[in-house]
Amino acid sequence: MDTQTLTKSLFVTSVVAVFTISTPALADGVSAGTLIENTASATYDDGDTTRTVDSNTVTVRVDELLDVTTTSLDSGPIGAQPGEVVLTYEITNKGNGPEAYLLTANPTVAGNDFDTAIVAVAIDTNGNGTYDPGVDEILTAPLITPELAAEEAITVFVIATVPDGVIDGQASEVELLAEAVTGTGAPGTTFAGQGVDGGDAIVGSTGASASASGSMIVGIATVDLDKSVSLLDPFGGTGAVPGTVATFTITATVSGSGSVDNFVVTDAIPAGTTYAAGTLALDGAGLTDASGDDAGEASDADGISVDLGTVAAGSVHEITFDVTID
Ligand SMILES: [Ca+2]
Ligand SMILES: [Ca+2]
Ligand SMILES: [Ca+2]
Repeated sequence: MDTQTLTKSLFVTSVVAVFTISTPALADGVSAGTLIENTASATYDDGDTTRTVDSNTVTVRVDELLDVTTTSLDSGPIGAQPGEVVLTYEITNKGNGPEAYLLTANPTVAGNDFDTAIVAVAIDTNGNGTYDPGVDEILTAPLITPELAAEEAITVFVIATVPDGVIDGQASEVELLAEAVTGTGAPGTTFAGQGVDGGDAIVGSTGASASASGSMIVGIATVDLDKSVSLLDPFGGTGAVPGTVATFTITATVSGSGSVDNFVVTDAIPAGTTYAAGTLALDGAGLTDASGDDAGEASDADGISVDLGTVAAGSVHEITFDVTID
């Protein structure tokens, strides 16, 4: 080692690494395709002169990480009845580059009391969180979301059909799976050249695949109508003779859960009898025979009609009216 070299090595006063990123970092990581450049720099005194020497610049292009999460946006099991049901999910691109996701809706989840049939998978095109038929785009097979930017989320609806024959309280789940279209696999799996700007795409900790289940519970109100009659003949007995007054009692029982709407009970006046004016009653309270003034109307020609409106499960209503045997 000559004297000059020794002097240089002794008088190196600082080494500075310059670290630059060409685009701002995201909260959850540097964007795919970002160039990270690193140049080392040293200064030293060479006699009376301070000199600087730079290393070559090392450039690293950030690869694309493939990550995704799926969550159910329903706050709990949604109420369901035979017919259409809509479950709501959110897919979030947790990677650092743009990616689209292949969706699969699975209605046959272990533990289901019944399985729904998938009708369609739609995205919330107008972004209001609610499925709007005719507005929100129904995906066609293969079911692939639009490309989501890093950290972008999309709301997805699964429209399914609850079969006939389900009973109150039965539950079912539908699982929605989202898989990165570039590929999935064990964390670290690399898809060479398939990331942003020709960089690699590398599977992240989620496996680039995520699923969530939405659940439903059947809430069915069932209606039972029971009709009975009691007779009072003109002699104080229970014979069915001309002049006997027959009092009909219709008991409407709504059970299960939920409610029924527009619940109207009607009954014709039997042939050979005549309606006894002013005898229609609901739960012991008289109703007028006229229409439009209360829940009931009655006439010999048209029979009786009582509009109970919306009736919650667990309710019992009793309708009574009299006829006289001709
Ligand atoms: Ca991508
Ligand atoms: Ca919508
Ligand atoms: Ca009336």
